[in-house]
Amino acid sequence: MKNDRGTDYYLVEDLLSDREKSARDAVRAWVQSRYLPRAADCFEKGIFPADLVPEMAELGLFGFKMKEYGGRGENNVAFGLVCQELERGDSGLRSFVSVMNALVMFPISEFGTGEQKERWLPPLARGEKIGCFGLTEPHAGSNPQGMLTSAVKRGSRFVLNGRKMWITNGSLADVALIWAKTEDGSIRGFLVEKGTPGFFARDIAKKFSLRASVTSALTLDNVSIPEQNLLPGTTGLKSALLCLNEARYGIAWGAVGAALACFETALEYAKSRIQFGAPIGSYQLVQQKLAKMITEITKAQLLCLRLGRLKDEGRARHTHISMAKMNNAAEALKIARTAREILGANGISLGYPVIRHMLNLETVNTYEGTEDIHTLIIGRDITGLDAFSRES
Ligand code: TGC
Ligand code: FAD
Repeated sequence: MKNDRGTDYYLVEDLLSDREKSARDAVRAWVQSRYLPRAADCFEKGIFPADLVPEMAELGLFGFKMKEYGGRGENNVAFGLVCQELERGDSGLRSFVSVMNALVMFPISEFGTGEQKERWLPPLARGEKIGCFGLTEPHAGSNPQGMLTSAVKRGSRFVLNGRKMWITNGSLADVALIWAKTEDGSIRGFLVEKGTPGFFARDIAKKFSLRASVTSALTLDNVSIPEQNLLPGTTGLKSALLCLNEARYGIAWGAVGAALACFETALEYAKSRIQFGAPIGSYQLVQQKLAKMITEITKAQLLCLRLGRLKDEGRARHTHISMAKMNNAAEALKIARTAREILGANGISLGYPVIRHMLNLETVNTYEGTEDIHTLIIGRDITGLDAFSRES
């Protein structure tokens, strides 16, 4: 029996519900018709297509898993499939949706007061407001515990000082979730509104990755906010890490989407590009590359699906999520590099999606915990020995 299911080599489709498939298919069709025709242009010009935000809201992409406040109430597998389809378009598109769902709406819903939820979640779900998540600082990336941003209580207000770096949606955001250290040294989350005196966002230029996404540096210079802007349920770095779990989960699926786009392009190219009188896909070295690519895609799909089902059952541990994020981002990057090779000189042209995905995946392999950091998280889990602590 021959493979008649294309990139669905292990018939994973059979393991999905109709509802999951329909959520995926709607986003796939939207990405194909509305985003792909502009993808190369947005990347080349370094533009996030903000005009598409209302359409994404219409698709229910913001608050996708949230049952209240205008969310769609879908499960984790459906969310993963949607991330896959968005990133099949571009990592920047998936990043926008990751930040809105996992890093802004999730923390407000998980750690916020009723008033904060009422105020922010419905307009975020409608795409009328945009958010960002400020954890990383110029001197604290992999080790956010080392952050310098401070929040000092002054009467009924907090005064924030510090800098945040590499913040997706930074200058677009109406509300920034800023993680800062209070006087007792604990890390808490604060909602800072655009336009608050002393709060500035400057976009980071000269990026060669995630060009269709806004990435900013934030400055907080004596930013005074009411105490009601503290997310009261945030109790330490762990609260921020819980948000990262949500985002890392979506990234694991998204990476599969980028890998699929690269593989499908390389496969078509290998079948039609003639060199030495035959399609390059007929040569054993090229077949080896393609066989390795589809094998890694299949493994990544299975990892995601099992993780999604565990998450829906409430049995996923954060180390499970680390494994999927680490593996899928790293393998997608390798797949993109191999696809670029197969396309020869055409591989460096934005006329094909491969170089765009390859450059984006450099970021995907870095943000939300680098490959090294996730390796060490898994290492600590299986050995019980902490490689992060200098004392261990
Ligand atoms: P550590 O001692 O490990 O942890 C403190 C407490 O938190 C617990 N914990 C977690 N809980 C839930 N989920 C997780 N993922 C958790 N990881 C750890 C841990 O058990 C402990 O709990 P307790 O009860 O014992 O207190 O803390 P550490 O300071 O040693 O740091 C650990 C480390 C290195 C794993 C962590 O700092 C880390 O993950 N670093 C990577 C930083 C990172 O991923 N930054 C992402 C920034 S946001 C971003 O990139 C957005 S990109 C968005 C986009 O555009 O898509
Ligand atoms: P560093 O932590 O300085 O690491 C440098 C190198 O050292 C890496 O290779 C790392 O793996 C290695 N390393 C570090 N520690 C160890 C160790 N203990 N053992 C072995 N190796 C180690 N952050 C946000 O808060 N919000 C956002 O919205 C956001 N969006 C982003 C968008 C883009 C386009 C990019 C590029 C980044 C974004 N980030 C965001 C930041 C991102 O999360 C960080 O870049 C990432 O966590 C790594 O931090 P760093 O760049 O400071 O690298």
